[in-house]
Amino acid sequence: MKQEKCGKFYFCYKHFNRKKTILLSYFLILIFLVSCSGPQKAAPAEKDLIVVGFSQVGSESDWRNANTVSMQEAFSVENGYRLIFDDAQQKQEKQITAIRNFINQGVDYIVLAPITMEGWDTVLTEAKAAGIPVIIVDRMVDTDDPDLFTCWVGSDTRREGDLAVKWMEENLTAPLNIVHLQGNIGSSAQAGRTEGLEAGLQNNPEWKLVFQAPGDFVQAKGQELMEEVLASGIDFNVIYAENDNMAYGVIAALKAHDVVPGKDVTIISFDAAHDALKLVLSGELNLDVECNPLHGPRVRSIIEQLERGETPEKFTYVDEVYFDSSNLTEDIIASRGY
Ligand code: GZL
Repeated sequence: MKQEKCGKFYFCYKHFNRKKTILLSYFLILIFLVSCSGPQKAAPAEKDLIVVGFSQVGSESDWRNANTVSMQEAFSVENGYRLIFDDAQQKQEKQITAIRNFINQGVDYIVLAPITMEGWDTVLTEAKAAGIPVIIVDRMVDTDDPDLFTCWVGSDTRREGDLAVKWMEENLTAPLNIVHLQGNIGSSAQAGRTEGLEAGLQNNPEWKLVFQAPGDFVQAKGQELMEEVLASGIDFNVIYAENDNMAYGVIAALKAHDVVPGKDVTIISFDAAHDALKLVLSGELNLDVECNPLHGPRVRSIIEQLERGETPEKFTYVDEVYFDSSNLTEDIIASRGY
């Protein structure tokens, strides 16, 4: 068919049918998008990724969620890892199952955040037999064979308890009638903070423990226990909550009973999560002892040492401080990673 002139180019639409026009449009759009995407750093090939199986306690607290995010950010594909994440929903048996699954999948490393100290020897022996290094994060495991894990990274929770007691001795006027809300019984976090308070009770005759119960580091349990204390008529003037989320529950219960948190009663907490530090600034929380959850980079550094054939420190303790109205500012809160 004779081509009709149409300006400079011979373009006869009726011959260049609709389908080809659409395909050409898509092709041109694709070329444009690829050209705009800029240089792409090629993701490592799947076969070159270091595979890490991470068994996490659960998602019971701000601290735990910050810990999870820190690990997920550290063990990203861009960083050369494939993270297999398992949330045990606060059940040790789920953690044990997860570790066995990691072994069956032939992961390169296992990272365990153990809910309690006891009950790990059998499954850690299985991991050792499979030749898979295990790194423990956060809480401790209690084992007769220290070769069952390669390294541990976490906090000295007894020191955290001692810091809280020292602050109480320096800032509170006895007599103290203390309500004690504990974390997961049998976890090293609970054990350390409880031991610190118990030492304080031993050394201060005018301190009295008027209530003690486990709140499992969970906000709802903290509120429930505080409601129980308020209903009982127990006389108290200090609440020692072993984490921020239980302290949130305590504050909610106190407010519901027109008790002014941080003023009518002193509230001591642990973790120093963002929202809790805001409560220290507002005066509703009197002391928050830091427990840093940002273990991702620390564990990644250990694995990279192991990959280089080096021997990392067996135990790595995280430096921590405490916050009260005298040393906390909005800028400090804004500068923190959790
Ligand atoms: C502390 C960690 C505790 C936090 C809680 O090392 O194990 O578990 O203090 C968390 O907030 O639930």
